[in-house]
Amino acid sequence: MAMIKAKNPAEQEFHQAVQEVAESLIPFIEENPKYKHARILERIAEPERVIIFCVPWLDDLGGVQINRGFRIEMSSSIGPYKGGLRFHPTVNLGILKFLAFEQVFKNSLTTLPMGGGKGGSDFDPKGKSDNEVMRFCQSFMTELCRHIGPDTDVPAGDIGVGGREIGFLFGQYKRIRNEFTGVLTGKGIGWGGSLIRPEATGYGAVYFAEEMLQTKGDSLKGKTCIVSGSGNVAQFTTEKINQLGGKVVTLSDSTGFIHDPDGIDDEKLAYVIDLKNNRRGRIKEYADKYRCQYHDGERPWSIRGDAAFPSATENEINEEDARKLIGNGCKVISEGANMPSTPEAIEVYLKHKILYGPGKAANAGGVAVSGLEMTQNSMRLPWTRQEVDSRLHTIMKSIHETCVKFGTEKDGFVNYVIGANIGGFVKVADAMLAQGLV
Ligand code: NDP
Ligand code: 2IT
Repeated sequence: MAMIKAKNPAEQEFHQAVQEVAESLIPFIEENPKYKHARILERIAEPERVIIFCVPWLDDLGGVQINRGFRIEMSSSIGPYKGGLRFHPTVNLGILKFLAFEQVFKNSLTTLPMGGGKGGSDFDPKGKSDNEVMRFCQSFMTELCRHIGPDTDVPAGDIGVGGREIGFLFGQYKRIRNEFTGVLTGKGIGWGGSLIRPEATGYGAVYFAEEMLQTKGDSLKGKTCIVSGSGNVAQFTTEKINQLGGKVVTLSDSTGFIHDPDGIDDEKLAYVIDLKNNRRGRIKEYADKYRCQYHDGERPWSIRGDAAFPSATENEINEEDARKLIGNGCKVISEGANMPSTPEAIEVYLKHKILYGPGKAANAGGVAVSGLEMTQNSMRLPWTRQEVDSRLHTIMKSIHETCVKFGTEKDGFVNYVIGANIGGFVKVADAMLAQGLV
């Protein structure tokens, strides 16, 4: 860790992600010296390539705007680099390196042949017109297109990058390269996208929670659920919880959270989806419409619930929040977001031995269906909704099994943190050993 900190100064989130994985892996690596001698963990923590570029674009008033673009190509040991693009003002090198590092283990867990990467920009889509977003995406792709390709590096969405942005990015790639290929995932259904990709992260996080609960003979039916965020992951987490007979009572955005004790049913969810994806408004409007409480500037972790699905952003649950959740009876946490719990919060979960599914396992459904989109693009043959959903379900079960295999402790408690970290590591590490020092 001293080396990581010295080489990557001021990249706190990256240090945090590496530290967690190192704590899980070091005992395992000590038992398997081949990984130690080849310095596999140190090599996984050093990106294979980092690309940083200028993104100039014109706003609607004709003013020159300048953003910074990034692509972190972390590991290509088991497949082309794969991972999302994030457009958010907080984006910086350290955040994208943490996300790319997590992605390597997550993608390995999916069972599909995908390496790890992540990218994005400090561009803020909030308050921008569709035309401004299009001009930004075109400029971003004009540079990025020379570094990516369907067999090289395949980006997708993340915070601030949804169907609209993927469309503009794909259009520009196609125009410059004169090829129609699976270079991005999360595309529209009529032009190479996979059914279920929009739903996949949220559905997957709920399937993972069901798998964890099943180990205790329990299920989500009748459970009160706390969900944070109100974007892609939160929306489809809510939809799947409703389908399985649970009740979602909270949603949030960066300005606050709403608490609807009656539950966010499908009709209310349709309102949220329109509010967030089309009108691009604030979650507070939900409270005005459905006459429930809105808590300005707060996160939903003080609300009583049986299950929690953090689905907004990193480090959104701290130690105090974790204590509140558990004090209120929360028994299962399935992370739709990447690294939403601080290390101190994770310590609280593990001490209380609750069912805790870390992001790299619980939210892998999104990238898994991205992998299935790549497969369909290569075959030039789309699968049905049912086919993709059933493959997603199988993959989430397999990730759960891997966690149980590598994370079961002497007393029978499943430490999903250790399980996911070791389970994700082994395939990448063995590929690196086989491929030599490349
Ligand atoms: P969206 O942009 O669709 O939604 C993000 C949501 O989180 C919004 O409600 C947003 O509120 C809120 N949010 C973002 N940043 C902050 C912040 N700093 N503080 C509080 N709230 C915040 O993104 P996604 O739903 O796609 O992503 C959510 C999480 O899931 C991220 O951690 C992402 O990395 C992870 N993830 C996403 C996958 C995917 O397939 N999309 C796959 C796996 C993980 P506001 O509107 O106010 O900004
Ligand atoms: O964090 C993630 O796994 C994603 N944002 C999805 C990546 C992808 O390539 O679908």
